[in-house]
Amino acid sequence: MKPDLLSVEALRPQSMEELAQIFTVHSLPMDKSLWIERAKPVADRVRFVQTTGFAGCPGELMTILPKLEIVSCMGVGVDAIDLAQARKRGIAVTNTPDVLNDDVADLAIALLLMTARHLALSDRYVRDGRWKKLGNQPLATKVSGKRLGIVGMGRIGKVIARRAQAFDMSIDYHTRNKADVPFRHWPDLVAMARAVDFLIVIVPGGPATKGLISAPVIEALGPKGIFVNVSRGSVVDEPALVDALVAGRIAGAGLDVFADEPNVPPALLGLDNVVLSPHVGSGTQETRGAMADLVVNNLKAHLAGKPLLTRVV
Ligand code: NAP
Ligand code: 8YV
Repeated sequence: MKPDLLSVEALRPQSMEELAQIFTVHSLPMDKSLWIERAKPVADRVRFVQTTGFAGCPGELMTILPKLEIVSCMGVGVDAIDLAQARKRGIAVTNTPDVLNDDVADLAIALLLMTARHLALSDRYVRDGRWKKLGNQPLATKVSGKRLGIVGMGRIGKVIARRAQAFDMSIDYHTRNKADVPFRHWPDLVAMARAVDFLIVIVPGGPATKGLISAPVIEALGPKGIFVNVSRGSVVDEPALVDALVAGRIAGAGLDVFADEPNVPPALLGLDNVVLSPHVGSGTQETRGAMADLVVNNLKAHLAGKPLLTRVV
């Protein structure tokens, strides 16, 4: 008999077929409020969970799976998984680091360029006839040669820095510990925000970073400052950010992540100084394929009693 696997959020079809050859796959619906009810009938048999960074594996779900051995997550961020319970019960948790660094860094730079150069607005300006009617669009902000502050200098932060150097930007960063990089380290995030032109955030989510981008950080970035978030919505005081954007106390923001996805604060939808994307940092065919392969290969390794490829817990 095949072992039972609970799929909280599906991978690409090809990977789901691969899983179905090895496991009896039980899929949960998108609506989180139905998860416990749908998982209950098979809960006593489930040893494997496959999930994504978005869906995670909340404590209430983990609790009803007494035989759970491993949670294999598509995503490097595991903040939506109950890691404390996993540690306590000896449940392995795996993620998908590194294979997505390029894509997330590309998106961070794209959002910075789009926001500073008003590119989403430019597209609307041409399409809705404003160019013909009003003439040239108001001037934007130069990116090349400016000063970039990066909050988080891990796997992805370093790749963002490399790209920024190609734009002749000077780089500053904030982390808790000094990283092995030739850039200025700022233990004081507010002071760094005051010194830079742009701020890109790429730290993990979870309690340690909740609200790290606070109202004082946003105010320190100032009316010419541009803010980009490709990390997690929880890292930002979202109401303070919206307030500052609406009032023009910062120049603009490029946002891939939000506090309550897929809900976006309605006030952002009408703002021309904001570029929004639906959490697509790693969203290319190539990278999502590599991530899905890692998820499947971690599950296979666990089943075969071999060392896991990318273990967090
Ligand atoms: P990583 O290699 O673990 O790097 C994390 C960095 O954040 C480190 O430099 C760390 O330095 C810093 N950090 C952690 N806690 C901090 C705190 N409280 N204050 C200041 N700095 C802190 O992680 P990664 O692979 O680069 O990924 C980072 C995150 O990006 C993921 O966890 C995920 O949430 C997000 N992400 C988003 C997307 C997307 O689609 N938008 C895609 C992939 C990843 P210290 O430990 O020294 O502080
Ligand atoms: C994924 C991410 O899109 O890796 C992460 O942490 O946020 C993204 O790459 C997400 O995990 C899928 O839900």
